[in-house]
Amino acid sequence: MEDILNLVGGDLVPATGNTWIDVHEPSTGKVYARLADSDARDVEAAVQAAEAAFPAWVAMGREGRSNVLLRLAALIEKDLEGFAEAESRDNGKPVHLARKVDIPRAVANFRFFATAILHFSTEAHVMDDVAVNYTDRSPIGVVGCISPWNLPLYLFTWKIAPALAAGNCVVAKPSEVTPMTAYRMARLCAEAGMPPGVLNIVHGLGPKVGTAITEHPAVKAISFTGGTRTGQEIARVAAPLFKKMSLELGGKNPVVIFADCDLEQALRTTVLSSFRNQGQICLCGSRILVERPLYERFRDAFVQRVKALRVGDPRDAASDLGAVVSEGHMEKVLSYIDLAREEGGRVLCGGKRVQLDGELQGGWYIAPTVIEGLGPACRTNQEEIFGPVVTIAPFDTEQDALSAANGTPYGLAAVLWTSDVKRAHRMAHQLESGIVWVNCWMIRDLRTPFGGMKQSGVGREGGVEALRFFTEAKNVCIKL
Ligand code: TXE
Repeated sequence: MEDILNLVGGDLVPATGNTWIDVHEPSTGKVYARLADSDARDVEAAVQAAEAAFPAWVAMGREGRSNVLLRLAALIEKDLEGFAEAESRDNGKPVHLARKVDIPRAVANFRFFATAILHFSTEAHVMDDVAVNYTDRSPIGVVGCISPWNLPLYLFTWKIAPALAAGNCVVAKPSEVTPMTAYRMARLCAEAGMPPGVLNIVHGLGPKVGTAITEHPAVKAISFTGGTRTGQEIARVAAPLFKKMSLELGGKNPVVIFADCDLEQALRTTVLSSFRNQGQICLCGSRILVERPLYERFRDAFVQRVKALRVGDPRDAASDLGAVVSEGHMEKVLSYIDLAREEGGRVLCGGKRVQLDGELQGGWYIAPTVIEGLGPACRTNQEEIFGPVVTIAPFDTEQDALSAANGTPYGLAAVLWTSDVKRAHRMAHQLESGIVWVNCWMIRDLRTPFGGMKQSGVGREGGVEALRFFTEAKNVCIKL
C-alpha cells in the first residue's frame, strides 16, 4: 500500500496531522494507496517554502528555469510507461490512452512553456518626442494551482508549467481522487534541478486544502480546473481578496452535423468525441445534433459503432473504455440515465452498469450510452453528466441548430461538421463557446487561447494567455 506524500520545501512528507485518505483503483473498486490528508498547516508550510524560494527562482532567469523544466520533461518521458500505468490505475482510463495522450501531453506542456518563456516578448509605446512606455511583465510571486481527476497529470502540468516558467513559485493541489502521477512527478523534481520550495504539492480534500490555498493572503493568483460549482466557491473566496483567477469549468458541448458533412469522418470522430476517457473530458461532445435529412442514417450507423465499443480492463489494449473514476461518479452518471428515461428519452444502446468478472467485478464500468427523443430544454440536455452518455436529435435549420447548441448555461467547446466553408465561418462566429472545432475534434495547438465562456469559466489558458496570466503587467512611462 503506497503512501502518497506531500512535496513541501523539497521534502516528501506526510500531512502534519498524520491522517490519510484512501485512494481507489477504479478498475476493481479496491483501495490501493493512501493519501496525505493535509490541512491549512501543510498549506502554510508550503506557502512559506514558496516565498523563501521565490527570489532565487526569479534570479535563475528564463534560461535557467527553462532548463529545469526541460529536464523534468525528459525525466517524465524516460519513465513514460511507468507514468502511463500509474495514470491508468489511478483514473480507470485505458493504459493505451494514458500512454498515447495523457503522459505525452504532460511532457509537451513542460517543453512548450520551457521554450515559450524564452520568446515571451513585451511591448513598448513611443509617444513621439514626449515619452516612451514599456510594459514590464514580472512574475507574481506565490500562485495556487488546483486540478481535477479526469486528465490528472495532463491538466496539473498545464497549470504549473507556465506558472513556473514565468518565474512564480507554486502551491499545487491535484485532485484527491487521482493523486498518484503528481506524486510520481514530485519524486523527480530534485533530480531535475528544481530548487526546494519552487514547486510544492499539498494533497488532500478540496474544501479543506483547496480552500486554504485559495484564501491564503500570500497566494496571489489561482488557476483552477474543475466543476462549475467548485469554481463558484473558489471565486466567492478569492474575489474579495482581489486575486487573479483563471477558472476552467464544466461543459455541455454540442456536436452539430450537417447533411453535407464527410459522413465517415463525422461518424468515426463523433464516437471519439462522445466516449474518449469514458466521456470524462470537459471537451467531449455530449449533445449530438444532426440535420434531419441525414438524421436516421447517421443515428443508426453511430449506434452500431457505439455498440461495438469494448468496455473492459484498462490494462487490455483491446479496451476502448475503462472504468469511470469513482463509485460516486458512477452513481451520478447512472442517475442521469434514469433521469433521461423519466424525461422521455429512448436509450438506443448502453444505459447500464457493466459488470466484469474476476478481480474486476467490483470495478466502476458504464456501457457507452446513446439517448434520443429528448428536447433541448430538458435537464439531461442542460446539465453536465461528464460520463459515457450522449443525446442525439435532429434539427431543420441553422437557426434551430444554433438555438439548441447555445441554449445551455455552458460555453466551452463546440464541434461542427459541414463541407460548406461559408456555413462553417457563419456558424463558428455564432456558436457561444471558447473553442470551435470544424470537421475535427481535439486537435490542440498549445499556442491558442483555451477556455470557455458563460458557466464554463473565466480567463484563458495556453500560450501567451497563460504567461500573461502568471505575470503582472506594469506600464513604465519614461519622459524623453
Ligand atoms: O471537479 P471538482 P472534479 C470539470 C468537468 C467536471 C469536473 C470534474 O466538466 O464538471 O470538472 O472534475 C478541488 N476549494 N472539468 O469533479 O470537484 C478538488 O479537490 C478549492 C472542466 O474533480 O471541482 C479538485 O482538486 N478547491 C475542465 C479540484 O478542485 C476545491 C477540464 C476539482 O474538483 C474545492 C476538466 C474548494 N471548495 C474537468 N472543492 C476544463 N474546462 O478544462 C474541490 N476542490
